[in-house]
Amino acid sequence: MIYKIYRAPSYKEAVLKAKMELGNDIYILSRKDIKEGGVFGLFSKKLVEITVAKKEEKIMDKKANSRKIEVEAPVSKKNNEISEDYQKRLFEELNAIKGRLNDLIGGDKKKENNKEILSPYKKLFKENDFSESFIRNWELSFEKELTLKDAKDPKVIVNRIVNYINGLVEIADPIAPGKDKPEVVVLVGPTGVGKTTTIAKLAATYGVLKKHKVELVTIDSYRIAAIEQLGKYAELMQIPLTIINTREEFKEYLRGCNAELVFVDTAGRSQKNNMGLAELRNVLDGARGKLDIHLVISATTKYRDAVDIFTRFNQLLYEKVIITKLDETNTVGSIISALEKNRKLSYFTTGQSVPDDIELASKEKIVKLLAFDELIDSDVENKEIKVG
Ligand SMILES: Nc1nc2c(ncn2[C@@H]2O[C@H](COP(=O)(O)OP(=O)(O)O)[C@@H](O)[C@H]2O)c(=O)[nH]1
Ligand SMILES: [Mg+2]
Repeated sequence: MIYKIYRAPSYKEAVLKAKMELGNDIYILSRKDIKEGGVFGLFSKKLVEITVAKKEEKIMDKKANSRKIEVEAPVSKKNNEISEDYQKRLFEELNAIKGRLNDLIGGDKKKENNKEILSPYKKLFKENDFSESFIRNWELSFEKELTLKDAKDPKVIVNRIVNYINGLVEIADPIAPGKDKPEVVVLVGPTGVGKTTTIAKLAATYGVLKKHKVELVTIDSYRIAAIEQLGKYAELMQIPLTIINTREEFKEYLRGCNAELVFVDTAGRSQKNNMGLAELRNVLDGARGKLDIHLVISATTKYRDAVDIFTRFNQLLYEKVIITKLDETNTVGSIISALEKNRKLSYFTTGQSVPDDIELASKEKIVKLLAFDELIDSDVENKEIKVG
């Protein structure tokens, strides 16, 4: 038997308290009214005190029961040891969550910091007519890679930008005259971008200055003026010019051609005129597989128009891109943003003068045009620019 005393404001509550702890099977041995607390009887509480008896083994059972309830709690299944183990796991998990939360908050902070640091560079990209999506991709790649230490050094950032652009742009090999059969270089592109002028520059460089055996072809059945223009250059340089109108004529011409280099000027058809492009493609197909096709585009072209031009001229299967009129604008961002993958830049033209105003495309030139080095005190010297 065990004996216990319970106190409560009323008899009923005292019994309830006892039953809650010991179960229903109890004996109430005594009951008395008492006062508790207060000073000299003042402010004391009136309580009922009961003395209760219970058979000991039942209490043990109850204890076992209460422990059972405890072990059935999600904390553990068998005993206190596992419960501790569980607590440890819980603790570790909480710590991991805390860590992840800190990372998240820290990551956001880093992102914010980088955004602020990159903002002048972003502005320059915008001023250089780079497209929104180009800038967004650049920003995303930078935010991920940039450490706080790097972000504080403009030189590091400019170099990283240079490398980023270098990674996106591919440069074509210079035109090389064919040995056994002619290398056939075709210039396509919208009207007025400078195809005929560029052909004249290339023909003068290779035919007159480098003394290779060069011939000119024009596939331009619509515009007599264009033929006249190229005809004048041909006459001046004493380079043969052939006018081609059909696929068969082109095939025939190439069969009998023994030049090292053939420069093909194409019609000034509008890029909106798909019929014209399909027709041109049909003529070029007379020599499919042997052509070195360059799309000519002006540096002054807006981004949307550049995308449109690159897309429409895809049917002519060009691999290279010539950017003209770099003397008229200092920005190439719209073209670089619109440039499709696997297209190589081949030449830049910088004025109307034949043959001087043409140069091989280069990453250094692009970087120079971007003028990102204005953002750092000293110049980004060429040796610092990792090209390739
Ligand atoms: N400023 C400048 N004008 C150029 C350049 N290349 C060509 N042009 C001029 O652009 C105009 C159109 O050139 P053209 O060769 O007839 O273009 P096409 O219609 O594509 O054959 C002419 O007035 C050229 O002198 C260049 O690099 N810079
Ligand atoms: Mg022309």
